[in-house]
Amino acid sequence: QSTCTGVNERTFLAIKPDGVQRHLIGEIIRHFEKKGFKLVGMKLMQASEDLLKEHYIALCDRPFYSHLVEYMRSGPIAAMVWQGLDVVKMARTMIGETNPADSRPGTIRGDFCIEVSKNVIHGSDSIESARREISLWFHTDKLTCWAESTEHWIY
Ligand code: RTP
Repeated sequence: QSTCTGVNERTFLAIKPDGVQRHLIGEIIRHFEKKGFKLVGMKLMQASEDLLKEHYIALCDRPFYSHLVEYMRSGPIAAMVWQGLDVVKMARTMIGETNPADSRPGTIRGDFCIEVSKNVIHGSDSIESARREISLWFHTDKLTCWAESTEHWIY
């Protein structure tokens, strides 16, 4: 099962091509690690057009859809799965609003980008989306299991 509940809840995060080219991978990973979440899967990859169209299928009627797919194809993406209590919702809060101009300082989009068309990072918007996106981007058997011995320092 790709998304569990409680402390085993999982979300899909992707550092978009602008975030990779601007050397923000380490900073973004550090942000989620410091929060207490666990990185359970990661790969740097050039996503195919088919994968990106499927990933953003819900936006296929939007005027920016083809531009969005081109942007996401313009360089490597750091695709990741993160785990922890309420990670889907909390990661979205940490990322900020879709438009960086509406994102508060302290959030990733609030601190690291300016335009909606180059907003550095994606995060699943619901448990259902997380489940769909994790299985789209990762083989579940490639995701890591952590020892639980450190949990009591976080929860
Ligand atoms: P994401 O899926 O990338 O995490 O972003 P989101 O949920 O915050 O926003 P969503 O509405 O799903 O939009 C997906 C991505 O499309 C680009 N976008 N461009 N007006 C525009 O030009 C426009 N609106 C959205 C952004 O890259 C957004 O993250």
